[in-house]
Amino acid sequence: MPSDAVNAQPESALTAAVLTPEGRGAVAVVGVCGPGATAACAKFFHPAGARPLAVTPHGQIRFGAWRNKSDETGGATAAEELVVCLRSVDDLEIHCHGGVAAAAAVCESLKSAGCRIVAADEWLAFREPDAVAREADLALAKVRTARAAGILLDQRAGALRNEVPAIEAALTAGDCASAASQLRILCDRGRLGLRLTEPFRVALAGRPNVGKSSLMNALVGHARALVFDEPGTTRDVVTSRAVFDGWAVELADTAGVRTTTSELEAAGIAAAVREHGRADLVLLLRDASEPAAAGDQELVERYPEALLVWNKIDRAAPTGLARLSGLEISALRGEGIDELIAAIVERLVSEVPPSGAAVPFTGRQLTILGDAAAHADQRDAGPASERLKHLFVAAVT
Ligand SMILES: Nc1nc2c(ncn2[C@@H]2O[C@H](COP(=O)(O)OP(=O)(O)OP(=O)(O)O)[C@@H](O)[C@H]2O)c(=O)[nH]1
Ligand SMILES: [Mg+2]
Repeated sequence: MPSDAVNAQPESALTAAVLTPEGRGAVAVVGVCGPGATAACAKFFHPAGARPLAVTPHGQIRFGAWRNKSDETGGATAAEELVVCLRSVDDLEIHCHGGVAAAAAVCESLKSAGCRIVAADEWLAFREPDAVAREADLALAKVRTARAAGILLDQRAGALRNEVPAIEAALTAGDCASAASQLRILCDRGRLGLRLTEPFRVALAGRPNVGKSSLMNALVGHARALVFDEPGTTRDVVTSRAVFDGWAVELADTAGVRTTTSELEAAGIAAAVREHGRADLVLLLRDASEPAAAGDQELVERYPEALLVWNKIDRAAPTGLARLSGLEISALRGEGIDELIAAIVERLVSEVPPSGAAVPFTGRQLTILGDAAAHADQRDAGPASERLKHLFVAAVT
């Protein structure tokens, strides 16, 4: 969205937006405001009972039928039963069925009545002056877990805003070191903040046949990936979403890594390596029932940060295989899976912010805080303060 959109005054024009994410909930909400908003809705909305929409007390909901052709154009049309809330003069919310079609049909009707249809971020830009609150509203529409929603609701309620005066006071007092350290704490928390709306990426890596796909299935609780007793079964990257301890995670099962003459398998291995490279955490699987093989050590060296997992502990261990570190599991029998999940969570979220803590959650916020921290490190209190001012006033991007 252009940066000046925040200053636009669409209230002066009839405007509508779908305020809920596409196809996620049972109910979609369309906001309508501007001169003539009530009259525009009344063209299509036929409330149950005799009272016209315009005389509805503010804040009260009205049930009725929405006919997507106005009475003027006539013709028999399908009607959708929905609810309209007159929030204040010419400021309404239409609560229709969820999914894409119902909200699109409502917008289409309104457009035919001269209403400008805008995206939710543009709608928020002129209704909510606080940029962080706007970003929280947009983020809340994307969030998948109650835990993430709780952190975002804290930010919506001002957790991040309330943290800034102390930093500004330190800068004003010339205590740049204190300001910088407060800013760094926020930046550190931002790593988690960015994952409130996008899942953590966890990739499974290892040689062929060690049980990566079996582990994927054990972690998500259903047969997502094909398991077969033949090395080289998985070729493509197979992803699946899960929630571990309230954090959204996307697991990626990948092709087993080995030297191969097959072009197809090599393409799968290249895709696997790319996936490992962009993961927040790599689970490096080894087969605890097989002697060490060529390539094992190479993988350990390639992924020094990986969480080492020994699979197939239900089978007898070969003599001489040293399992110095790592977790022991049986993907087949489900042994050690809970402990593995706990270890994954610990690696992804090393420090859970206390309830009500400030947690930056967008790239824009983190850039500003990082810039301010860099200025504070240079003892440039003025530019640091100046940069911080943009946290709450900028446009949603
Ligand atoms: N005994 C035992 N067998 C297992 C375990 N995990 C997987 N297997 C078996 O090992 C074989 C290979 O399993 P997969 O999950 O397909 O292995 P993979 O690492 O995905 O293999 P590729 O896709 O070829 O790289 C299958 O026969 C599985 O049933 C385990 O914990 N114990
Ligand atoms: Mg596999």
